[in-house]
Amino acid sequence: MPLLEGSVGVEDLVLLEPLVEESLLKNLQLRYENKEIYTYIGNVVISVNPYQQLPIYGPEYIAKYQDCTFYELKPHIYALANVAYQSLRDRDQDQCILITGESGSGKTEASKLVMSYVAAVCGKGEQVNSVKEQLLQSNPVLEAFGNAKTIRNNNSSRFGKYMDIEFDFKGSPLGGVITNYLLEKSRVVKQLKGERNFHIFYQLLAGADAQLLKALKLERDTTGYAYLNQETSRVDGMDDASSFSAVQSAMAVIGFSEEEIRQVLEVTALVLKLGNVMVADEFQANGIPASGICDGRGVQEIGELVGLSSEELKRALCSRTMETAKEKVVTALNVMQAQYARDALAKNIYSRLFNWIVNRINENIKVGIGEQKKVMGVLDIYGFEILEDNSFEQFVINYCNEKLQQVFIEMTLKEEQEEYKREGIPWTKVDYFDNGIICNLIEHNQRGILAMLDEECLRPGVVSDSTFLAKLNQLFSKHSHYESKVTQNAQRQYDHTMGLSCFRICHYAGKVTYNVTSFIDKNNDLLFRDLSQAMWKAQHPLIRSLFPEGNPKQASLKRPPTAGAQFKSSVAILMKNLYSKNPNYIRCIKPNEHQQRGQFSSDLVATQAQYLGLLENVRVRRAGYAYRQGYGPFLERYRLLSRSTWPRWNGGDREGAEKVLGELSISSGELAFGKTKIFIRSPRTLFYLEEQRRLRLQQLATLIQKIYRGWR
Ligand code: AD9
Ligand code: MG
Repeated sequence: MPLLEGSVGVEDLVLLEPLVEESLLKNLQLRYENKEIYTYIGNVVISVNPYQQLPIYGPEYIAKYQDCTFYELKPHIYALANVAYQSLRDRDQDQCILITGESGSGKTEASKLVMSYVAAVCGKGEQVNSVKEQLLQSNPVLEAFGNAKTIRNNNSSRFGKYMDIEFDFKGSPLGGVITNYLLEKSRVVKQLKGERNFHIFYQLLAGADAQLLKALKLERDTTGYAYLNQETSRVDGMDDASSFSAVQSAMAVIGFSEEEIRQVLEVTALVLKLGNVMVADEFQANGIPASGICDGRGVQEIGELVGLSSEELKRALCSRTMETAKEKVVTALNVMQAQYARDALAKNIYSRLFNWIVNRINENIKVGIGEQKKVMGVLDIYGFEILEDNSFEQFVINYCNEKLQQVFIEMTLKEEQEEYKREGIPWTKVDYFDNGIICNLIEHNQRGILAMLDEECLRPGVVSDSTFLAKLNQLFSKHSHYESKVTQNAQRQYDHTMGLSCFRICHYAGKVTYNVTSFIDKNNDLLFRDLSQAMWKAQHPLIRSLFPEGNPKQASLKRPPTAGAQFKSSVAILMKNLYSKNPNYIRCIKPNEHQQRGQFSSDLVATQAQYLGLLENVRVRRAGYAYRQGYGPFLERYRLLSRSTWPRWNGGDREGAEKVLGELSISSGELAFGKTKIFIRSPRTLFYLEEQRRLRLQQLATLIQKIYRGWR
């Protein structure tokens, strides 16, 4: 029984003594220093990023975990994946695996471990293997287009991902569906110092052969591209050229045709080349300055790449058409506006390309309608973010985390308490913070911050980030989780860290100050119609299909939903999906800021433990019982352990269960008899029951063999 091994700390934090933050951190540190990166809180796995390859993965380990119950071996993601998969296959329970943690904590690696475990244990055969390959190969493709080097993580996912893996009644994979959230498209045109653009740009330039580069009208040298940060084009330990061929073959395995791959690369090249389109002052005939394109060759090459007249493109980049019911007015853009239009176009093309790739993968891995299926969802989504400067992106990311915390609270903590209540079992009350009030502050349909933002975006007249902020200040002046300079001053609090253009939200994980600059613009997310119409006129089938609204016949005057509204509704769908499944949690922790093995910064881990609500989680777990089951299934499984209930039992389920447990002399403190379920306090009692059952089954098998031989 390894749960209590002293030298490497306890394997389940439920067994921690005393239960305070300090001992929790010490325990994680002790384990980390002993290369024990996984620790349980009941059935939750905490994973501390080792930043080194540990010899605890692969077929041998998968085989070990496959044959064991949850607490039998050391804590591992494989154990969690095993329980989830078995419950799905044998008990028909849809599962979801929620992986959270901050950037660089190991979420994506954890999700890949879950997927590779499930792929290894879930059925065999040519057809099944080909589905598995397609599912697994979606990772390198999405990482190439959706991941980038950031200061925190050399392979940071710049989008959120939820993947449903679907299985047949035997537990063999049929296919899946991927949903992506909020790609960080601003990265396409600008990156922070020390960061890179999305991997695919570097992979393409490093890995394409001379012929392909020529066809795409690209040069190998990254320094020639304005959209690529000049000083960070290489990442230690990353081979862009070989990744490029891996991405191409992954796309082929998934089912992209050669033609489709070529078109995807052409669009990628187009984005790079767009960054080099120089906009400068030109003078119109009347002497008024306006923007013009000085790099005629670049525009011409883009035109050739996607079959578009360069005149058309120039016009779309440098002017804007306003349409009223009666007339069309064309205005020339100034240089700043034209640069803005160019960058907006590049960001739009790239994010639409990314969505198209996800859809294309989904088309290939989708399961036919009407097929009976069991589902395992895997969520790998950005954790809570507090940066120095927090903008719209952090606001929506933190909103999503607030919602995930709500799922966690509702499904784990509340459910736990409510079940005890329902079952009539005494409960030691554990206080916890219900973050519904913060979710409401952000998402309330009429009076939430997102609704206010939409209202401001759609309101006629002069609107700006500051009119939006003024509105928030007025509406939430008394809200306990909202602060701004105005509300602080009204309460005579003088906080010099709060800027005039900021508001602050007291999230469950801590206070975050958001700067409203660009909120309106980012939420509007509008592309001038001249640009979408120009793109739709391209001969290139993929580019054309990315801009359906550019078709003048289809162009509707109806405004597309705002970025905030879209995000809110996709989060709502995600929540509904998660609530319909049995949750399994992997909480990832980053041990240091330097991506270094062996370093454990207690302060950094303490903050994350707080964001993740770990102490709260342990307290609830400890107040209660580790295992519970309805009397019926319990009796069915263990009735062979008692002479009273085996081979026949005519009484009720509960009395039967009492008989079994009574005969095994299990101490009464270990058990509680609820109205419909039996509760078992420690995992060890459960192991004991399982062991007794195994021995009894052996005995019975020998007996049956004897009888059978006697007959012959
Ligand atoms: V982000 O929010 O997408 O920026 P993640 O996804 O949380 O972040 P990721 O899984 O990408 O982090 O892990 C970061 C790096 O840590 C990986 O590239 C690996 O180098 C390293 N890592 C993470 N988990 C493991 C592991 N179990 N074993 C070895 C690991 N290395
Ligand atoms: Mg990631």
